[in-house]
Amino acid sequence: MSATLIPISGLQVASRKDMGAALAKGGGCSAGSCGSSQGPADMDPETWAKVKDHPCYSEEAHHYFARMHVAVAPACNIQCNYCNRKYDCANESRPGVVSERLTPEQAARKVLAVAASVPQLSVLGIAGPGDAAYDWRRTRATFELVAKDLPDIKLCLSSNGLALPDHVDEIVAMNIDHVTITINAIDPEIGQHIYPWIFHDGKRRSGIEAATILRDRQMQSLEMLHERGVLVKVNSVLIPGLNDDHLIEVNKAVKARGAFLHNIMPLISDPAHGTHFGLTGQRGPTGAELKKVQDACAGGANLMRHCRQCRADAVGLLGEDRGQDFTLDKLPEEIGDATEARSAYRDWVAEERRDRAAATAEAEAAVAETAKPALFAVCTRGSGRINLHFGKATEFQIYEADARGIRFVGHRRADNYCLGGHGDTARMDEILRVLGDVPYLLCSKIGDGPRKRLAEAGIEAIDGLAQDYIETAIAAVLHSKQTARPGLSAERA
Ligand code: CLF
Ligand code: SF4
Repeated sequence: MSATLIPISGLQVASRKDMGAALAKGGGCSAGSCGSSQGPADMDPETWAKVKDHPCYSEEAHHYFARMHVAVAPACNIQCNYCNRKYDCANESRPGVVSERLTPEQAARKVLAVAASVPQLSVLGIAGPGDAAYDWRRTRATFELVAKDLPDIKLCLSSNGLALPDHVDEIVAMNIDHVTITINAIDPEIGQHIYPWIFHDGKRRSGIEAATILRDRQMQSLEMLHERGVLVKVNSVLIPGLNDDHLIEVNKAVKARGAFLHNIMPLISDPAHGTHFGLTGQRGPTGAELKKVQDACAGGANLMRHCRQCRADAVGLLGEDRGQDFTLDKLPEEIGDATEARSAYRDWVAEERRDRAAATAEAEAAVAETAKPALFAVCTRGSGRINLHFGKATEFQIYEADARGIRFVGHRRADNYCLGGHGDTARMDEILRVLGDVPYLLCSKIGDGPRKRLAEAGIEAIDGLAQDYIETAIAAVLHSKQTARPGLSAERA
């Protein structure tokens, strides 16, 4: 039997080894373990089957699988004070760039084109601008067209929850296993300062009445979907001074109603976006404020920490956005069928997962004696490996290692240092700022100039462990420090 050729990053690869090499050349982001990092041993087989290929619902899956969004449902039934729909729906995506609005037919064609060239694609999401459940006719038409041609692609939608209870039967019938509801408050006293109005039962409502109806419909949606076996993720936008302490109550309330994950996202507030919060000076939280609220929710609903607040027309692994490669004008006339390639890719991931799990267990055993927690900034394109040049990194995965193990604790964004072959001083200053508390940086390659700048700031750059699993590399660095073995920067330990 001839091997299936799998197109990745413009290459055709035939083996597991080739696949790993191709992924090292092109791909997305990484991480290691947060609230949703559970594996098959931590959940029933049915739930694991639903999350194992979903990059948002499983932190572990986001090393391997890609999602794409299509902006097909522009109408919305509420107003959020952090939203200007010109800049996408801030409930699930990063505002700032207007998405290409598509008809269901255009969207289905685009999904086919992406699926034909991105074998990592496993999920189609509808996440604004607008509300997928309110603009249901377009959402349903899009999902029906895609499900007919691509039954292996999971369907995912995001909503403010107001119209969701009306569509639960159809959601279940259409095998939509993943629904996100944005819930920013369960106390209408707080909610009224986030939502100036809602449109419900043919009438525009405001104040406490609006916030109460919205809260009740959100809770009802969550309960109904959970009861029917749909995995519900709850998004909450953290708005300092408004709902920061309150989100702990929200976390408890959604856990009690069966939420699978809770994603606490920072408010992005920019006057240039023309939102109420942006124009009135409501600021977003600092990283420390976000972490404080997340930490205070420990023990409640599982937290998602690997969200990238992607765009409403994002394409690719989380942390990368290839949306601009797949605009309507760039879609090919003829779109092939790559079902076999996606299937071969998933087989490869299954093998990789086993291999990585064994490597991680070994690495964690090796750091069991580590006395002091150590932070690592990792440059990676995905697959859980050190496989990205320092100069190309636009985000750093932050890992913490101590006697309890090696775990992902977040990501930090910074513009890539290298610009057309030259390092950018201002960008380096920003990188040094965001990595101020991190003593080690792991990357596949780094030049002498940036290595020196990092060293002067107390950050040791290590590029001798390229292609290793992140956990294996971290264990090697700690081991070399404990045994005082120099040379990791230049060659393998
Ligand atoms: Fe999209 Fe959202 Fe589905 Fe994921 S995104 S509709 S659940 S497929 Fe994911 Fe993007 Fe964060 Fe959303 S990283 S913004 S959580
Ligand atoms: Fe904007 Fe989304 Fe809120 Fe509607 S639900 S107002 S599109 S953030």
